[in-house]
Amino acid sequence: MAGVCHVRRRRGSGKGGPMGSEVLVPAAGMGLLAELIAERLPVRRLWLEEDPEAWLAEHGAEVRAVASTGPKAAIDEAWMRRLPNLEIVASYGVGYDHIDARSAGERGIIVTHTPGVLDDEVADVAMALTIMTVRRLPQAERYLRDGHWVNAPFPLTASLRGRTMGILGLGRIGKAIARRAEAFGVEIVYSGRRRQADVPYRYFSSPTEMAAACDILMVAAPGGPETRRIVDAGVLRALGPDGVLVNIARGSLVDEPALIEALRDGVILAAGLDVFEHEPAVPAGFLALDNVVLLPHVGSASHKTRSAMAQCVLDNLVAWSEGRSPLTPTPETPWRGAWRSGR
Ligand code: 8YV
Repeated sequence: MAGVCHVRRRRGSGKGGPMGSEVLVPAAGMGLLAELIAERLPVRRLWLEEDPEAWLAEHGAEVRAVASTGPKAAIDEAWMRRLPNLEIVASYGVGYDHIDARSAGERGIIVTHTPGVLDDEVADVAMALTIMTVRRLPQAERYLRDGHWVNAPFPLTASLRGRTMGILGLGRIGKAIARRAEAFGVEIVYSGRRRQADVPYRYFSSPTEMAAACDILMVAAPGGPETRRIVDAGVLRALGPDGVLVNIARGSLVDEPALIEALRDGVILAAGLDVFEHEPAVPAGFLALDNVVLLPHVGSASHKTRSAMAQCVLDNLVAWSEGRSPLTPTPETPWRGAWRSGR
């Protein structure tokens, strides 16, 4: 798997400010991230402190590095204000809409993420979810398990044949999805902030116009205020009664109540969702419907890919602890040649 994060194995100096190179991990989060970091750097597991709030109030000024475990633990401006000497937030994931990166940039804090190492894994799930949704494979499996096959064959379904996929957000993951969909004989069009000179696919500046021109709307754009509810009732209407929506990006990009209504009323045919606005809570409206396939945000959730992501977090933190440049800073927090403490 080609990655943007490159592993460099050098021992950290462990020196630095009042807390040396201690890394604060705020929430238990995903798997073994804290354990992996602890192999190279001292780790403070905030959730294990008797009173995390009191610990932050007493020690906030000593914290210079945070490992963010993902979307459930928001790092907003108020949080950063409590850590006045913070230098790096190393986030475990490519999407970082749970972090106010613009404020971080203004404060001289570097936010890093994990681009590149999960593209293929997420694209695999995007394609699988597309086929599951169009061909109703989860429903077919339930049909067999429930013993209905002995009475009648499973009803015929829609098809991928002759379909066009409109990719909303043609970044690294969007492109990995496009490559796969092309191999399945699906035509690709895309929409995003700007037309890309080096791609062969037709571009739409308006998501609604793209929805009208495609059958499968694949949501692969970043979350955040700019894309919030970009897939609204109008886009769903444009997608139409044979249309299928697939979302592997962030729940916040879709107007969920409008989607539930559209699925219920046949405004679109079906949806496949790996992400939800308030996950892990899933709206009851989705659970009640038969034309939606629901996954618990598993796009990148394989041992191999999550390890690569955790390694990328660690590599960024080790670079920080050695006074080197971060490997994968976000565009909002570019490296300016030195850490805040001047190392
Ligand atoms: C992460 C994701 O694994 O990378 C992302 O943006 O959505 C997931 O694949 C999850 O956010 C955990 O941090």
